[in-house]
Amino acid sequence: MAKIELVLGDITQMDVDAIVNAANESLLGGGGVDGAIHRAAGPQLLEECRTLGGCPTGEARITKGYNLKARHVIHTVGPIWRGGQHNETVLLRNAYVNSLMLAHKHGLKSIAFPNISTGVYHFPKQSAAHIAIRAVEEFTAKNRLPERVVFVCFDHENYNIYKEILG
Ligand code: AR6
Repeated sequence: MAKIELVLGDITQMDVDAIVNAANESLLGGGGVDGAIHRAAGPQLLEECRTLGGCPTGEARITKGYNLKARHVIHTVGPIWRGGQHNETVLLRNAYVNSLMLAHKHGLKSIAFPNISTGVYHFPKQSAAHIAIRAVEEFTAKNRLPERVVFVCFDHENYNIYKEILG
């Protein structure tokens, strides 16, 4: 089982093999963590993203990290919360699992996740945290890589929820 860590802070500062971006299906940037990652990585990140042709909700794509400390960015798209009857739970889990699968495929040892979909996509934070932690625990129990997974919470509410669940 991987080492799971919890950090309160800015994911763009993380020194890991990959940081995960909570993007939208265009992969052409946006606000929130997506905007912060593009600002910190520099314009070459957007150039590479333009070549990818977008990404459906629940899937993931990998790019270089450019000016980031992180060597790669794994862009995934979480679901927009629409009340809970639109496959949101499965799609959020898929966003985590497909990001982990990409990290595994590329031999990456460490990965940092933001709290996907809990910003402007309005997924309820408590259930999003349970889905994220369960997906990571199940994946890392079966796979040697990644061996270090960091949940980076930007707001105290998410941080306290993760702290409580992770114990
Ligand atoms: N480091 C870590 N976490 C952050 C940072 C940061 N620098 N900045 C914000 N967060 P959001 P979503 C947290 O809205 O809900 C974008 O416009 C934030 O506190 O960034 O998946 C995309 O282009 C929250 O907990 O992503 C999409 O259009 C979490 O990141 C859309 O937003 C996710 O909030 C995706 O919405």
